[in-house]
Amino acid sequence: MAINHRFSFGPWNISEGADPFGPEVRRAFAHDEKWALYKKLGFDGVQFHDDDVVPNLGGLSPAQIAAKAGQISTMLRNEGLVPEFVAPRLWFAEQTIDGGYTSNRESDRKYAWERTQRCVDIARAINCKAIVLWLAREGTYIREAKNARVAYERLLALINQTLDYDREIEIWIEPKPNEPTDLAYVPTAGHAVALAYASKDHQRVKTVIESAHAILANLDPSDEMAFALAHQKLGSVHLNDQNGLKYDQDKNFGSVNLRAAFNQVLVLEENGYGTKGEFIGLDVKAMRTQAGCPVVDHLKASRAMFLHLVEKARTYDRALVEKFRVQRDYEALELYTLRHLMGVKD
Ligand code: GLO
Ligand code: MG
Repeated sequence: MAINHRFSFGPWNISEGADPFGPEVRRAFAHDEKWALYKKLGFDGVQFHDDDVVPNLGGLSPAQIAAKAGQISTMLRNEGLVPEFVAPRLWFAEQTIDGGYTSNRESDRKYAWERTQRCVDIARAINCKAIVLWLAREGTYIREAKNARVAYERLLALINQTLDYDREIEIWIEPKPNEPTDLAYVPTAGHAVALAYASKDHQRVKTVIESAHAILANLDPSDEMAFALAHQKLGSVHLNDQNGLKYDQDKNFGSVNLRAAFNQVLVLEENGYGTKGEFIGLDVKAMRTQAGCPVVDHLKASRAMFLHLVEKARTYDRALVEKFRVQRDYEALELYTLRHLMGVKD
């Protein structure tokens, strides 16, 4: 079955190129100017942080928040775009220095819960069915800093409260094992899926698997995706690449490990990912060295690589693969796979 893929990214994927060691190297390109690029680049979906929809939402009244969300709804309609998810940005505020949901301070936890409710309100206001929890600071720099069991109980309580707060919203957890904290809670798909099943309405709790985050956990991204798919819990993907166990790189999809990228595309294709409207999300960053404004080549390249690999997945000789599997001839299977990827003809 040929899936008609729909692609998405978030406005943070067009960036100024700053890193922790130096300033911006590209001129700022306003969010409001980014929306018009989506369709031209072949993207239909927008991923948002709550304050990408409503800037400075902290000081605003419900009416002001609704008005700003209304403007984004109009923009989406005019541009022919679909909102994929809204994520509460729980890593910038004073109250989230040591995490929100798992902070040792009650006042921080209260802030995180209130911010989550606003995020859900914003998602609903722009007709978006999911929020994403990337648990940036829900972890520790030293393990003794928090009681991990209590932290997981707090996360589950927060998920249940959110499910109660809105009877339709879905919660997609984006696991990541480290950065910015050293030891992050919910580091893998397994943790996210376990939390989902423990919640009061597990069908509304899913996961977003990011290739780089799986690699940072020393796991195979396609297996993380397959695990979520086996439980009908793959809400979305953040395809990108990562060169080993170091800082989170968000490299172009397929740029480090083509074969691992192929396996991700294969698992998505074989499971009909996309047939229920799921997006191919790309969480990629342009190289800091790249001049220009806006720089979008990394988005184009990652999308193109995905489509090339779809072609490879569709022309992968399943009967031959099955024959090699039955014969347990994995040497032959590997050579066939590499030759297929390289386009070597017999
Ligand atoms: C960082 C994450 C981040 C999230 C985004 C959406 O490592 O990948 O970019 O995907 O904030 O929640
Ligand atoms: Mg991501």
